[in-house]
Amino acid sequence: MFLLVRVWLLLLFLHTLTLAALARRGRRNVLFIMADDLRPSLGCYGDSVVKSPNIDQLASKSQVFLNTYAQQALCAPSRASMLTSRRPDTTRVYDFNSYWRDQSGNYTTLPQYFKSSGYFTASVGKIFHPGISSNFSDDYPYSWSIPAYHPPSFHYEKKKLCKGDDGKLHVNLLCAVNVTEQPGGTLPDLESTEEAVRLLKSWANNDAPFFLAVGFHKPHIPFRIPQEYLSLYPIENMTLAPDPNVPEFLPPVAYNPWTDIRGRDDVQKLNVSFPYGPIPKDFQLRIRQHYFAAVSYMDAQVGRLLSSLDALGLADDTMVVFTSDHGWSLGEHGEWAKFSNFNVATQVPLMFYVPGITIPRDQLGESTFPFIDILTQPKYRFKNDKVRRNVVELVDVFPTVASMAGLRAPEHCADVSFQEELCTEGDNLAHTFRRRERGKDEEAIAYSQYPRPADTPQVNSDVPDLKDVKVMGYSLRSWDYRYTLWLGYNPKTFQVNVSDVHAGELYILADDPGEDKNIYSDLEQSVVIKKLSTLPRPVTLQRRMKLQLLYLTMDKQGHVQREDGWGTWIHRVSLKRLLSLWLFAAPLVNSRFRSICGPEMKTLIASHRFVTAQIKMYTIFMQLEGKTKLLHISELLFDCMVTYGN
Ligand SMILES: *[C@@H]1O[C@H](CO)[C@@H](O)[C@H](O)[C@H]1NC(C)=O
Ligand SMILES: *[C@@H]1O[C@H](CO)[C@@H](O)[C@H](O)[C@H]1NC(C)=O
Ligand SMILES: *[C@@H]1O[C@H](CO)[C@@H](O)[C@H](O)[C@H]1NC(C)=O
Ligand SMILES: *[C@@H]1O[C@H](CO)[C@@H](O)[C@H](O)[C@H]1NC(C)=O
Ligand SMILES: *[C@@H]1O[C@H](CO)[C@@H](O)[C@H](O)[C@H]1NC(C)=O
Ligand SMILES: *[C@@H]1O[C@H](CO)[C@@H](O)[C@H](O)[C@H]1NC(C)=O
Ligand SMILES: [Ca+2]
Repeated sequence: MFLLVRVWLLLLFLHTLTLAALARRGRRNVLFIMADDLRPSLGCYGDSVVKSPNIDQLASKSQVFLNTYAQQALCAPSRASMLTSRRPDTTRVYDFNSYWRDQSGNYTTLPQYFKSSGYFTASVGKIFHPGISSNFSDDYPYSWSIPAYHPPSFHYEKKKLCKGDDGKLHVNLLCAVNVTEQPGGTLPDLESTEEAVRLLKSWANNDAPFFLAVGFHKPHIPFRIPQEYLSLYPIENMTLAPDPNVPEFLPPVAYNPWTDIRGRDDVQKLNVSFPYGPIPKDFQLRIRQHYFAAVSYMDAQVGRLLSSLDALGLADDTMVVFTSDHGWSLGEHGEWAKFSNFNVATQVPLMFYVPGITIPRDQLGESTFPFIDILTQPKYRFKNDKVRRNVVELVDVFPTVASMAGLRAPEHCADVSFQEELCTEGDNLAHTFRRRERGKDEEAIAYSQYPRPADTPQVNSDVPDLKDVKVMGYSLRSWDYRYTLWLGYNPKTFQVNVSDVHAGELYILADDPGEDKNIYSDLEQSVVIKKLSTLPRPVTLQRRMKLQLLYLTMDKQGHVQREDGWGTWIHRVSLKRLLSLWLFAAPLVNSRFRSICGPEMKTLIASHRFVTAQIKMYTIFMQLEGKTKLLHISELLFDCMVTYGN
């Protein structure tokens, strides 16, 4: 009997070993697709105008993150940040003129990590920002097994090749072309797709896993795209942005004057005044039409790439990531292009197709990604219950891709990590693939930032050189708010001066999803600033801003979901009333302080779960004092942090 049990246990043990060995060998290939300047104007993100059937089809078989934010709305900084999983303050790449390995630290990149784990890694198109930003080599040979491929026709991207209304050729923003008439009879993204398919074919029967990164150039300007895609967007069907005017309380430092657009021949002819414009309405409609057509053209390339992956039998063991480096304003707040901290500039699409996880194993083997010809079949009914609404960031991509492909995710970085080659400042989102989202996560916050040379729009406001940066706008996006502080910044020491506030923005997204009603100046800031200065150790800027936001909006939170699921409680109190109550309640607080600020609070504070800590405090206080007493819990939180040395 005992022997039988032992044999059985041994067999079980061996079986587990075999499974583990399989799991180790069963690494997934990675197809990492990045678009350039793509905001989530896609069918699968609820956009009813844009036609993106191939990306929607990918999304329907993926886990889709609906609220993902870039760390800086500019190509080079965002790509360096995403691919090293470090924030711009750690890469110290804020413009086009620095390479992180020289500028800040010898950080391991996402493809480099795969390469060092035995993958064959290759880059097609724009993955790293080319030029100085990636040492004129796209970070080869660190990141890639072979030199990066750049489509030869990109050479013509800024040449006089766009037929204007006068029938002559110009360097235009709007540049719908007859592809057969273009030099070489092709366009960059068409060439990149062909090269990527060629590589996939050459690897289809290899044993070594691959990491193929494909960076499309569209919808980045100029809108040099095949003209037939315009027919999907009749001009009479186009509308302006819902908020096409510069808002009243927008601080001038927040505004980006879209200088890259002004430089094009067709825009120059419009004689638009600097910095606020506006661009004539009929031309605004045409910009939107061309941007959407560029998205559809890029979507068709995604379709070609994925249907080839499928045809080669690789869709069953290749995970597919689709994202973008940042968004693009399409006339919102009277702004165009990227270069700002607004949602339209920082939000990006993000989805992960993981065979066997985001679609069940038994659905593999059939045709997973049939090509959808967008010109004849523009609509795809997007259905998916695997969407995630909670806020995530592009720094999360590295650990998540590593983990979902079967590698170990890098460890979290220390607060100061210039010497650490491999670590992440993001979160591994792998756990989100295991169960459905339970509700809103108030602790989840995305941080973006943008440098400025001055408090008012200048010709170099969109892309200031590092040496010219005087102000850094730090922006925090939670479920409910966007909160931005423009702070004094020294580019020689990389020091931010938290006492030097140039401007602030606070938007309540439930009432104001377009971020047009800045209520920052309505709020009393001095108490929270003073409280922050009492903290025994310096807090990182991100945590500082989270605490500040929490404090400022305590009276704005209509209701807060209680963590233990007992339901919701409502408290609506004006901040002023809370403050006066706090002053009166201070002695009472002291007598109760020790029981409220207990060991549980210590743990929550140590893990920066400030919102949860605040709710817990409220709950404990209610139990102690009954429902009639009100208290400014934020004050308590700070006092508690002081007690625990934060
Ligand atoms: C940077 O990292 C790479 C890859 O690990 C290594 O080969 C190289 O020697 C490092 N360079 C420096 C200056 O530490
Ligand atoms: C950048 O490229 C130059 C020229 O090829 C090379 O000498 C230098 O070592 C590279 N920098 C790093 C950090 O590898
Ligand atoms: C594109 O250009 C080619 C060569 O000039 C021409 O034969 C063709 O008709 C053009 N197509 C369209 C749709 O204008
Ligand atoms: C343009 O709008 C009309 C009216 O809403 C609609 O019927 C038509 O399908 C639209 N065209 C395209 C190409 O979306
Ligand atoms: C352009 O604007 C300037 C000043 O606003 C004006 O003097 C000039 O006549 C305008 N030119 C054209 C071609 O509209
Ligand atoms: C930070 O800004 C404050 C307010 O403008 C100023 O008084 C202080 O000197 C600045 N500190 C540094 C280190 O520049
Ligand atoms: Ca970009």
